Amino acid sequence: MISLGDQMFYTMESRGLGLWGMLTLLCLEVVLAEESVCRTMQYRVLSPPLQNEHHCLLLEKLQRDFEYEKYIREKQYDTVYSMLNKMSVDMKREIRSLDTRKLNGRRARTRGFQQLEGNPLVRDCYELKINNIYLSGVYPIRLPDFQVLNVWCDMELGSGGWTVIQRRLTGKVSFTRKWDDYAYGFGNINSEYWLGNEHIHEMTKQQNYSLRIDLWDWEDNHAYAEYDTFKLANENEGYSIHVTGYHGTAGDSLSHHNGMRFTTSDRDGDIWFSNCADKDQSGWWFKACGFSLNGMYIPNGTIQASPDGLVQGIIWYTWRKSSDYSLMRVEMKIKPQMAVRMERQLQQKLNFKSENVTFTNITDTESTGYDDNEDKITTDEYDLDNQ
Ligand SMILES: [Ca+2]
Repeated sequence: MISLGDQMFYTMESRGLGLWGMLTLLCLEVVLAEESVCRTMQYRVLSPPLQNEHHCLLLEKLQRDFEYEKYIREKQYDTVYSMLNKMSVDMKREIRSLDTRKLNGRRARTRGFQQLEGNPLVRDCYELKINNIYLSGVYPIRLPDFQVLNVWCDMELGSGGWTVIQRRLTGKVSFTRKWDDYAYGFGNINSEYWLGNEHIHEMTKQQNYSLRIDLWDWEDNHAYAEYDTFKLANENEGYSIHVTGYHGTAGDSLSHHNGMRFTTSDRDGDIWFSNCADKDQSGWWFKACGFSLNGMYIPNGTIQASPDGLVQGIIWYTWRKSSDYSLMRVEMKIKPQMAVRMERQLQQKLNFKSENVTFTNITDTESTGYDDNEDKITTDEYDLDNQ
């Protein structure tokens, strides 16, 4: 006849726990033997007929079965716990790998933003300007995360030195794009493009920037809007826009969107009940739809409203005062805030001095009775400009 200990021994062996498990069981049996239930006070206070060898052995067997079952369950728990830990580590590693592959894929899809060899020193087009480069065109810049990108530098309007982050020229490049395209940029750097929210975020994170928006209508009139501060939050915060301090001639159609998350057809960050980007066929920091510079390109500018009354176009409402007019050309560009402030103060100083020269000229004309000061005024203006 096989004893209880032998039964457990064979059971352990059949469960594949090996020598270590069997030794552990023997130790457990010793411990159980020393703490036999038949030697406890609870057993000894039982009525004498119940205190016999048969009952004692039965109780000891029940005790041993209980302890054995407890031991097995604890081992199973430890095994499952270590397996879950390993699965967790493996899953985290796999997620990191997927993120890396996804990021590389998104970068690879970013056409027109070739990764360049070398290590250009400039962080933006303004640093090119202070290095005496005054010709507008394509130049490489280095982002804070050491990526190198080609960008269009505007060295003419607004004292130059602007890094262009968006251009609409002819409508050949579609701005009906999804989140990843808007995150890492699209288009042709020589014509129409979006630099990418991630790149704009990286740039505006490294230092304070101002934003300038140049607009042209189909009659070739030009207007601009400048914002003293401009910053994009990171992707987790939906690349939300932060602008303050409007200046310009086009009116302020952007502060309305201040603080809003970027919205594309596949990621809704607006407060409208549906998706403004899906409606507008674009991507923008929509609040309740409308007034987007990334909307559909409409030749000749006249927007045909859809039957449901919605409009799609490149709209800057405060300039043309119309929701049915789509602009011909748009550029969005950034420059370090300190540079913009210095240039603005200098311009104000020059304007003030020019006004004083004109006033002096009129006084001189009246006092002498003849107008022979034209050359003198010109000389004074040059002198003042050069001070
Ligand atoms: Ca919505």
